[in-house]
Amino acid sequence: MATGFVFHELYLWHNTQNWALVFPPGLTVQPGEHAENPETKRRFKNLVEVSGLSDHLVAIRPRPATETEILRFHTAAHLEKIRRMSAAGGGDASELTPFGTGSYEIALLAAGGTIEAMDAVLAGRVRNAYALVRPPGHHATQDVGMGFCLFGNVAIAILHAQAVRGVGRVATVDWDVHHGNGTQAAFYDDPGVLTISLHQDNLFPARSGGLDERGAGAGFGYNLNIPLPPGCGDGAYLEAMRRVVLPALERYRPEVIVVPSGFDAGGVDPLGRMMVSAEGFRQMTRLLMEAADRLCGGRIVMSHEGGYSAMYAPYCGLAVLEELSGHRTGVADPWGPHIAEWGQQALQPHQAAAIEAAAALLADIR
Ligand code: 3YP
Ligand code: ZN
Repeated sequence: MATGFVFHELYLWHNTQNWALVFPPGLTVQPGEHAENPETKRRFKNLVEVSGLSDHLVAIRPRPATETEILRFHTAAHLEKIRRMSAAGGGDASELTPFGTGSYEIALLAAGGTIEAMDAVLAGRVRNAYALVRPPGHHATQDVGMGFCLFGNVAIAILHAQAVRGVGRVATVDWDVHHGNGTQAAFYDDPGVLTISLHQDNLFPARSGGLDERGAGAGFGYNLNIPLPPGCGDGAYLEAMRRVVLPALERYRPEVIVVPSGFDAGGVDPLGRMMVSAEGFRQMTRLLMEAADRLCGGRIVMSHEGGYSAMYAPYCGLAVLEELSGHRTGVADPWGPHIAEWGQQALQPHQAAAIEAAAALLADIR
């Protein structure tokens, strides 16, 4: 069965201003290009077309999320604030989250695009789906936009699936190099959603994403962080998948798996210090697909998050989409042979120890 692909040109018109990578310009910070600019996503979309893969995908048309849908996660004050600021020319949503005119409407379209990907998978129109959206969502909490995120796209799509489509258990596997704190917060006391985040230890947000954040009340055990030391390559990531993520999914038995998908763990990303290759992302996708085949009819929904190497993120994305759709384009990853040769690409002892520490928490998932 087919793979759905959500995209809209307006996603590329979300304006993150002339910030210097992640900092606001000033008299001692030269204005430049914001890290979360349209280029990585534009080039991903372009590679999907030039490679011919788009001919093998089912285009899913995004629509704006409704107020009701946004308010399942966010406060009315947050929604109003983003609406008002966007109409007035933009600003900073709170912490390092610049946006411009129209970003409110585009953020609604990003949340709505993720909802449409979810609906297409749940209705069986496609087996799995990838929503290539901007702005991203996994850092946004109920009352704050942060870390380039305005609305929690994945959290909103899951709440929609549960409220409107009768879905029960959902699992998220966030492989963005930063901690998925917003998705974690959305379901922290809820055993109905297992939230898993693999990320570089204490990178962003500060002091967030530790092993000790395990969920609260009835949700205890159903939030699983896998903080990894900088320098992890395919070996460590695949070990974390096999040793922690897959057993967690087997124990939890979700009805659908949702992936906040960032490519900033890629080997040449400016905002992460990991060494994952496109082949690594391909194999992580394969492992998730095998788990989804066993557990939930293959249902996987991915929604795009970070990834700031304009040159490399597209190859990581193409590998994921090739695997999801079962169609190989034959396009070679220019970095692949190089990253494969880098030192410590295979699992290192200190990485294995970090992974074992997370594996020790599996017993509380039932
Ligand atoms: C937010 C400010 C500094 C690092 C940046 C991370 C954004 C991201 O890619 N989150 O997944
Ligand atoms: Zn990130």
